[in-house]
Amino acid sequence: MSKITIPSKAGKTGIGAGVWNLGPGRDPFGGPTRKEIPILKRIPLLAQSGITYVEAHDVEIGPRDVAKTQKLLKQYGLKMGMYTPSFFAAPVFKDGAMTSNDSKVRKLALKNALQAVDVTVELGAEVMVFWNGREGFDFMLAKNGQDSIRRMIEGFNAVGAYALEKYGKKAPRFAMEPKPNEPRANMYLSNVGEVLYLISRLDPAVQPLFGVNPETAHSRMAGLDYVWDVELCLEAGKLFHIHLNSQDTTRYDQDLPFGYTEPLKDLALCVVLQDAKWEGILAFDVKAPRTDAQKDITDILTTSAANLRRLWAKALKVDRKKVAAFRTSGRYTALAGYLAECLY
Ligand code: GCO
Ligand code: MN
Repeated sequence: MSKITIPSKAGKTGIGAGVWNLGPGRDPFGGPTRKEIPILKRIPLLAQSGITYVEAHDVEIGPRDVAKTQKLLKQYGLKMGMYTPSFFAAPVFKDGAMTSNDSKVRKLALKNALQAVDVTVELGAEVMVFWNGREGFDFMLAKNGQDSIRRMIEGFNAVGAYALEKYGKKAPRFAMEPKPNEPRANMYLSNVGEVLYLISRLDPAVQPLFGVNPETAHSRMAGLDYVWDVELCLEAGKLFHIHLNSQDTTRYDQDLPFGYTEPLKDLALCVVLQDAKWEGILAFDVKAPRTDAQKDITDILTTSAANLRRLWAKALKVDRKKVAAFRTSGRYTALAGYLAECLY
């Protein structure tokens, strides 16, 4: 399949997806239902699904895999869209990374983060994501919350200073990805507002390097509206990346195909991104479900991409003058009807 592109989009028109999207179908209640595809073998599968920008964690593609990965990316006409240190997989990070109570763990987190900065640059990704993973707590008073935020400020300041010193203008940009819970009962950086607050507390010299990677399902899990979350990032000039998927209400993290559960809201999201002339990558953070067979493992990507293209095209046709008129006259129910007419 050739690359899927998003018509009339500003900046990057190809789609992004993570190698982890094509996992073996593990969940907390049962082992894999599919054969585990070695990480680098997932790269051709992403290409076959029409993806342009690859995303990976350091535990999936490490410093030793850089040369092999570069070769594969070239061979399949792909680019690295995003790279991210895993602050959650290794047992050592069981109680967090930058916010662990153990200073040795915090040091290791910083070391991994700095190494990830180098790999991000080597692989040519412009964005490195920090997902809050196991930063947070399950038991009250297990951590001192004030210390935790100070530790994150210190940690991110150190990452920013390293990137600036080593790469100057070529330093990657860092996008923090909020999530309210799972795997922790309570996660630090649980929502966009918290991330923006943290950024406001960083050293002014590194602040411009830090932004947000909002994920539609994570906002949903927090019971929040993801269109507003994205608007907030845009107004702050901090939408550095985006993870698209869908989610049934506030239950466990589902990583369902984009455009599935709330197509009307996804249409509105496309309108907002179009009006903002957002230039970054539209990336999926979805998960091939446990029930999908090996041969159908990329259905999650092709379904998400088809939905995104359809919704984007419909959003282009939404008459902005009509929207403005509905706003002026306060006819919000009629606006809802108009949007539905654009969709269905
Ligand atoms: C989740 C997160 C992760 C992150 C990924 C990249 O499982 O809740 O969405 O998939 O996006 O670790 O940082
Ligand atoms: Mn994500």
